[in-house]
Amino acid sequence: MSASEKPTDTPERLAFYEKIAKKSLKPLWAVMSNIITPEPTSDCIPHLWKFDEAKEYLLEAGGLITAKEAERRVLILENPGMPDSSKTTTSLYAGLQLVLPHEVAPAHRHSQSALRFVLDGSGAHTAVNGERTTMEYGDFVITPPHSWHDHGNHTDEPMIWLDGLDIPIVTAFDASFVESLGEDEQPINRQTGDSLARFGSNMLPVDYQQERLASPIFNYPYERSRGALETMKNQQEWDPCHGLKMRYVNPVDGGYAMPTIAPFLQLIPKGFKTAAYRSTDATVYVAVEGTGRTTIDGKVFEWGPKDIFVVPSWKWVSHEPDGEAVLFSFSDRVAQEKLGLWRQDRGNS
Ligand code: 1HN
Repeated sequence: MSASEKPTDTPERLAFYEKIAKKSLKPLWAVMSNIITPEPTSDCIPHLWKFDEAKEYLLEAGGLITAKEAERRVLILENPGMPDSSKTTTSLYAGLQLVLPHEVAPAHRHSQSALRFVLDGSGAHTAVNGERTTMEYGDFVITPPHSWHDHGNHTDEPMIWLDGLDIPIVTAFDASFVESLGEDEQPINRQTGDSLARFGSNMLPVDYQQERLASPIFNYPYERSRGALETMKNQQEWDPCHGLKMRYVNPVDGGYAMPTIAPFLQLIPKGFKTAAYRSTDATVYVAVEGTGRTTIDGKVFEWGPKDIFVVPSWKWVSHEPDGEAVLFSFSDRVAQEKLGLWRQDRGNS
């Protein structure tokens, strides 16, 4: 008998299982092959959401409920393999959030970490820990655990971004706390750009002591990240599985920008097809620039700018853009690495 096989259910055994069930006892050998598997098995399935279609529904939601009443007007990108779970992957949640002109999403804080990746509109703001940042296309913004945050849109166009949260991770640990500030907006006591200047200029305040795991930078502007990729691409050094892939870091310790979610930005050059790759961190991707297709577990998904797709744990993935493309992605890789769980398989590369 191997670990993946289940012993036969004889009538005597079944009677025994039923008897001890009344005492909240259960035979491991009857379930062992379901709870430890030779490879990851997941209810999470590959899926793609077309941004234009989701945007229409989001705007329709805008006519049904205000950001204030909803607290956060978000359509969850719920994985079709996990209905009613509010999950996008087994460990992560993703959604599309709409803030209409002159609306606010009121200040609150919670244990869950959040990231935003800005997809539509320009110039709305989010405030985190006393500082406001304006949001532009492709900006990557973080809300560390238990940080006060509120969003506002003083522009004349709707603003839409992708939210990524570690909700299922926090739920797995039963460690969820949430609190309202009781005000729409938190007091602002730092000028816009302060945290980026202070921590994102290849310098740190002298004697700075790390206070928390999340990065003290909370907006990583697309202009800067994309500019870096633009310079590096001239070197023509491509990873066969990724093209040119960078991770967003916490400048204080060089670790990932967030304690539970690992964010990435990658450029895949024209004419390049990434080699088949798999890893244990199920990943949410959004196409930032370009069009192309991604094959996940043998199934092809065509994408254009702002489309979002999900790659489950341990499924083979390969990207093939039509021209040059830029992809943003996030996964639980940082959490898995801390726990000694993360694995990758680069195939033949
Ligand atoms: C949240 O606080 C935000 O602050 C977005 O924008 C999505 C989903 C679940 C719980 C809290 C936000 C959220 C959320």
